[in-house]
Amino acid sequence: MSSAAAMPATIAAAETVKMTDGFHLVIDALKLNDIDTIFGLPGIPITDLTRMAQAEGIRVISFRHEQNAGNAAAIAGFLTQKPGICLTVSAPGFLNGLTALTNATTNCFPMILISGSSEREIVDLQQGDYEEMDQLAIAKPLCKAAFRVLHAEDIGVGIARAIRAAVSGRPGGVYLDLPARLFSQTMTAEAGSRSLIKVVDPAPRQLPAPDSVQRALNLLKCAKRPLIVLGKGAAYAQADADIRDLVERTGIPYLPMSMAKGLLPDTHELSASAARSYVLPEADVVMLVGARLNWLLSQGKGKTWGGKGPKDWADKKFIQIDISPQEADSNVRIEAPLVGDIGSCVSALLAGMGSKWARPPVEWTRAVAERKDKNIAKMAETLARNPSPMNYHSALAVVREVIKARPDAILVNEGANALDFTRSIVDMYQPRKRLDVGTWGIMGIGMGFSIAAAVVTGKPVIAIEGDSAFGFSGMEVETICRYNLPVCVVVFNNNGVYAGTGVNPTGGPDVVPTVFVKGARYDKLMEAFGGVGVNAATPAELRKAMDEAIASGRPTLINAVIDETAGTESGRIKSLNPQTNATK
Ligand SMILES: Cc1ncc(C[n+]2csc(CCOP(=O)(O)OP(=O)(O)O)c2C)c(N)n1
Ligand SMILES: [Mg+2]
Repeated sequence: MSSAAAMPATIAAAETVKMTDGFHLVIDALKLNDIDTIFGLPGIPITDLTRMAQAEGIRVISFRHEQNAGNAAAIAGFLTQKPGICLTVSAPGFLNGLTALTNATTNCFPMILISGSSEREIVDLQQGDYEEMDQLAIAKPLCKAAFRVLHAEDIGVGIARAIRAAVSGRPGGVYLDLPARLFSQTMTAEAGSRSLIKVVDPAPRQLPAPDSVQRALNLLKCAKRPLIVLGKGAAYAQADADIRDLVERTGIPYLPMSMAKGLLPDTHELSASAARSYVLPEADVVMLVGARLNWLLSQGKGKTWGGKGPKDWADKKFIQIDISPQEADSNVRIEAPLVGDIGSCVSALLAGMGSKWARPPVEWTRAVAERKDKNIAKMAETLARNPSPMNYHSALAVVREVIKARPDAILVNEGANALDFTRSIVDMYQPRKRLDVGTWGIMGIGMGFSIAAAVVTGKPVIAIEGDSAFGFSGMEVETICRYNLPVCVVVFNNNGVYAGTGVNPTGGPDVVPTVFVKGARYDKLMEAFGGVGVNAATPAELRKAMDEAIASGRPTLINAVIDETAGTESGRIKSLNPQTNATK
């Protein structure tokens, strides 16, 4: 007699029905939507979820701090147009991920922060559960959308909604709250499978209205001194060939914002990067392509744009291509808003231009080229110097050559001087190869961005990091070693924030707030985990170490010793520091 035959009939029947649970439904829903990687950090209640996801073939990249996992997810979203997934534990893990989620939303990167959470009834009555926190309420104002799933049968809908919210329209961060109890809820495998949704067309194209295309073209046609500004939205759109066509067929000088560098090679004859302070005030018609008129563009007004006073509007006409209809007029008047996805808008402009498009007056393009050539020649002189100790310019002259030789490498960049000098000195040649602090100027993206870039592209990654900037995510060098990623971190070590100088005015033993331990050896940190550490005090040493890192693909950290007096306060944005008015 078999053991089944000895059981009551109802149990025997139940045994033959395949069951699933919350854990598996979350994993199945993600896989169904082609999510192949999760960035996260395990703990109650999601430890088993990370294990099971790995067992089911999802790549789980486990971090040392959730903020770095969140930054990784965000930039994976930017690079792939699929929402990057960050998985955390409840309250503190959730909060650690929240900065990255909010930064993703600010930068329009699609990501989903999935956090486990505690017992709803106890949280809502504030009875003191383990890691008690009303996470959904806290996340809501800080991201594009926030959802909670209470029942296993709603997991499919929850994940579908999160995906759509993250990638459709203007992309952004989405929070998905999964209470602990959800994971062990069961249902039949068949009903579970029927409850899942494969999202159809998650980021539908949005075609611009024909009359708004015409309005934009009319304005552009009449311009005497037109300028195109490419933003990170243009890079995200992956409409690279059409964007290049638009610039080249119109013959209009263009200015790439930081993460749009490389959409066209920075060495392109129409690049106006080296003449920024000439073209912004001089242009009469400016076409913004996926670029917002935020602080990075002086809100479109003031002296930067040729306005008389610091807040004055200049005599300029703007065309703005943006997926959000609410973006236009946020700072100055937009004469010709063009609302739609960047790819559709740019191809509509190209179609509307016809074959007889007149290039801008040659006086304008010649004037831009002259300014640009002069500035490039001046920069070349500075880069050719070889001072001792090494400074930002002589070190970056090396990085510039390394990227020129490996234009497919991804450059991650943060710091103040280490950021500003890199942006202006290191030319980019391919789209979406420069990843940096973005709209907020946030420190701490370095290792998260580097890890995700290596994981999702398989390309070599070079991270140019201020020593302060590196400190925000430095422990992730262990993660880089653990997954053996081709990441070469170069710490620009000037002994502190902006500079290694400054004296405590009280004469007391504490150093000033901006100064670190002098002569620190960040390279030892990488060696501790089995990677390659190099101390580089000259451009030749830096070049050798970078070349070896790229050739070997081994995790490498180069401590680049930079003149501690070479930097300036806040890099290029000193003017944003409030000044004291006290007279004591
Ligand atoms: C999260 C966060 N905290 C603080 C800051 C302020 N901040 C801007 S740049 C910077 C560090 C600059 O020093 P470093 O990275 O060493 O670059 P350096 O100018 O010395 O090359 C800091 C702390 C910030 N932008 N973001
Ligand atoms: Mg520094």
